[in-house]
Amino acid sequence: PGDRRPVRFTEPALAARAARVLRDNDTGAVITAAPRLYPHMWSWDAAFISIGLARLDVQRAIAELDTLFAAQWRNGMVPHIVFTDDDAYFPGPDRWGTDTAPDGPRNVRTSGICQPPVHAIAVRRVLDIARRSGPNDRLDAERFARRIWAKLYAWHRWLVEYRTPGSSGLIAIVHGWESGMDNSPRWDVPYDAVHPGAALPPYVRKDVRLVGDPGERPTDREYDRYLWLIEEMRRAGYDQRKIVSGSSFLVGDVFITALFAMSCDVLIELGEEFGQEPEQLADLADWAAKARAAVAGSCHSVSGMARDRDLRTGRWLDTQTIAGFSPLLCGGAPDDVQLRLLSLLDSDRWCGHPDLLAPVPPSVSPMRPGFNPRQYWRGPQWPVVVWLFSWAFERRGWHERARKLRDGGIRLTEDGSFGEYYEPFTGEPLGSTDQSWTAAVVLDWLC
Ligand code: 2M8
Repeated sequence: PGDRRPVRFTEPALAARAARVLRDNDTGAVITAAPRLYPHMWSWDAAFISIGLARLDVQRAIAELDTLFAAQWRNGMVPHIVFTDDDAYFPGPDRWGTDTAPDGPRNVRTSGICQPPVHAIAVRRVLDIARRSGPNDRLDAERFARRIWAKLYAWHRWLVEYRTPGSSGLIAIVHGWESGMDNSPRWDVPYDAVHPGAALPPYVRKDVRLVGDPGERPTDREYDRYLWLIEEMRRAGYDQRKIVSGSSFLVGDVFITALFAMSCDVLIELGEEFGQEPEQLADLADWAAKARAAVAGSCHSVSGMARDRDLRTGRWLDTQTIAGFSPLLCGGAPDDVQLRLLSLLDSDRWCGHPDLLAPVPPSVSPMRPGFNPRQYWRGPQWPVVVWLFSWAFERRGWHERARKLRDGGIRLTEDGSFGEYYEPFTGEPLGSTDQSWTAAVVLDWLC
């Protein structure tokens, strides 16, 4: 297909614009996830943002991750949002009500759930970039990696201690927001069992006013469920054991489990380099092996696609989303399953769909009933997800595949708007523009 968008920036111009987005979104204390829609620090956004920042200013990249980990809960959880004092986002800290949570941090307000564990990957990337950029950066990044290691280990330990209930070995989430893919069809079945009570305090959404078309965001019905789960957690006093045993949503997340396996590998490498305790390295190796086995064990016998598991009903969740390709990220699935997944990824159901503007995987297969090319995690393409796959493929030695994803990612974003997500056929940017993590991964691709 010809070009459906009027503007295409050259690579140097695109990199300059991406750098400007990160600078403009810098409050001086944090880089917000997006200028208006997301005026706070998000956990996995901050990880990707630090990777982009490392290309501009290694010190600033380190500061970003330090700020996030300064908000780490005493039990090890890294919270999904670290709030600034901007009140343009709902739900804010008062609604979360975490100020009195026994494990919460002092001096900073946060949400009470987590997000995907990609932070070790970010630390590794920042370190690698710093090593190439000069002796001072190298020294700073090495000191930083040594210093943050124990916090990363505590974070991983928290996921294992509190979030691997049952026998599937999958890491469990207690809210769709923890997956990062908020309204993905992956969660439709488990959300059907979430019944907001009459006691749900009233609220007014702010997000829908900030995007051009509210249809690009989750529905009100979905928001009622999101808010109800917060209510349940508040009532449980943010006691993890109580939340995991009682929350009306508990799902083994195969994508998080794959990311966790990769992050454990990276943490082992860093730990070996910086002389961390052998017992802790052994823990990480054990956790990575179990996570890989859980991902492989989730694969559908015919399609090969990895599946989430509803831990309340004990049922596998068969939805054809990007998360089905999790075994390609972390490895560990039998060769025949891996081959099936690779050919599916290349097929017209995914990256090979003839009408895509850029040949990178959408969040949901365009062939799946219910695919919505404009709605958030129900169809659009997400540059950060493309980055994760390209990073993982590079690490697995699939250089050509990694390069193709990187080129496709640039193709998707070369309009210079740094959309939060993109309509796969027209390349229209959707949700927020000047989204920090989009700018960050583009910078990483271009530098
Ligand atoms: C989106 O999630 C937030 C809630 O956490 C929201 O919609 O309000 C997701 O895309 C999530 O993955 C992302 O971290 C966050 C900020 O970019 O926005």
